[in-house]
Amino acid sequence: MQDTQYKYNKGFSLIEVLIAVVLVGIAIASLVASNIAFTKANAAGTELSTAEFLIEQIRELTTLLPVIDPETGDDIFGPETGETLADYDDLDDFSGASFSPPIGADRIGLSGSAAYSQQVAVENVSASDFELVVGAHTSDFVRVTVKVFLNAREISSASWLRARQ
Ligand SMILES: [Ca+2]
Ligand SMILES: [Ca+2]
Repeated sequence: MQDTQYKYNKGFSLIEVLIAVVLVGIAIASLVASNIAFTKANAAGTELSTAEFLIEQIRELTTLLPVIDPETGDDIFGPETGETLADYDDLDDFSGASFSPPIGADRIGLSGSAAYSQQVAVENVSASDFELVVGAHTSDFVRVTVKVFLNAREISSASWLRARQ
């Protein structure tokens, strides 16, 4: 009887060893998986903060511009004749603009973020319903929307309202 017990407790059985191997394997696999998830989450966080920064650049650039052109008023929606980015002096000059590489608040291309691009939409919205887009220059309220893309993938977007004074 004692003999048998001694034999039985001598070491680990094959099943025990296999279970241990499987458990160690599961532990390693979950460590690797959580590391991959963390790296992905980290990359997504970096993309998002870059996109928000690029949205902020457009906001900063346009915030002091008048809603309509100081010279031609509301004759033209969009850039007035001959105006290029360097001369854009009202909000609707930026309507439909797309910047790749993206630009900073100083209008200079940010070549370090060349894989990103900014898309700007400027739309007049109804005075009684800011969700309702109305004809160009037919209301005093303008909604600016900036979308930021990384390659062709939209990363973030933001909209804000401006009122014509
Ligand atoms: Ca202009
Ligand atoms: Ca204009």
